[in-house]
Amino acid sequence: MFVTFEGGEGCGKSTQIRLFERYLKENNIDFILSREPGGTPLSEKIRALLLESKSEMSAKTEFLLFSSARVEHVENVIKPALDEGKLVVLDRFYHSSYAYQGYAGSLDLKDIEKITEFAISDCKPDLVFLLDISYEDGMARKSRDEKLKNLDRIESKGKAYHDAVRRGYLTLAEREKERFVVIDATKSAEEISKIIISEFEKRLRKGN
Ligand code: T5A
Repeated sequence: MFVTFEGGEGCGKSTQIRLFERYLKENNIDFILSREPGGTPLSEKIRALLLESKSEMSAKTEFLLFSSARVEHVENVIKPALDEGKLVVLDRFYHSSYAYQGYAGSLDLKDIEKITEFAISDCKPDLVFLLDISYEDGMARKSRDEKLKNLDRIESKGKAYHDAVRRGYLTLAEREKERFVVIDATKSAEEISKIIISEFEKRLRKGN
C-alpha cells in the first residue's frame, strides 16, 4: 500500500507523519518513510537546489528538477519497496507538482501531467491525506516556530500563489475522490491523527 501526505505550508504534515510513524511501529507494520523532493542522495541534492537557491529559476526548470528528483526516488526507493510488499509513506509526491507548479504556477497542467506520467511509470498512491489549511493560518504557525521562521524559495512566493495551491489541491481531491481524504488541518494534532489512522485502517480492511 502506498500513502502520501499533502498540503500547503504549515499544514502540519511533518507532525502527522511523526504520529503515523509511531502508530505503525507500535503495530509492527513494515514500512518505509521518505519525502519529496528528496529520498535519494541525488534527489536530496536537487532538493537543495530547488529550495535553498535564492536565484530565480524558470517555471520549466523548477518543474523538471522536481520531476528528475522524482524519477530517482521512484526507481530506487518507492518501486523496490512496493515490490517487496512494504507500506510506503511519503511526505509529498507528484500531487505537490500538480498543485504548486500546475494550478498555482504558470505551466499548462496537461504538460505537467504528461511528464509526471512519464516520471512515475504508473506508481500512484492508494491513499492521499490532504491537510487543508488557509495561507494565513499556515503562515501564522510557521512564524511562531523558531525552526520554521526562515522561509525557503517556494514558501516565499506570497499569498496569491499559496491560495492557488490550496484551491488546486481541493480540485485534485474532487477529481480523485477515491484516493483523497481531505482533513481540516486546523483541528488539534491528536484529532487529525485519529482521523488518519481510522482512514488507514479502513483501507487496510478493504485490502487496498
Ligand atoms: N514542492 C514540493 C513543490 O513545489 N512541488 C513538488 O513537486 C514538491 C514535492 C517542500 C516545498 O517544496 C514544494 C512544496 C514546499 O514548499 P516541505 O519539506 O514539504 O517543502 O516543507 P513544508 O511543506 O513547508 O513542510 P514543513 O515540514 O516545514 O511543515 P508542515 O509539515 O506543514 O508542518 P509541521 O508539522 O512542521 O507544523 C508546522 C507548525 O505547526 C505546528 C507545529 O508544531 C509546527 O510548529 N502544528 C500545529 N499547530 C496547531 N495545530 C495542529 N494541528 C498542528 N500541527 C502542527
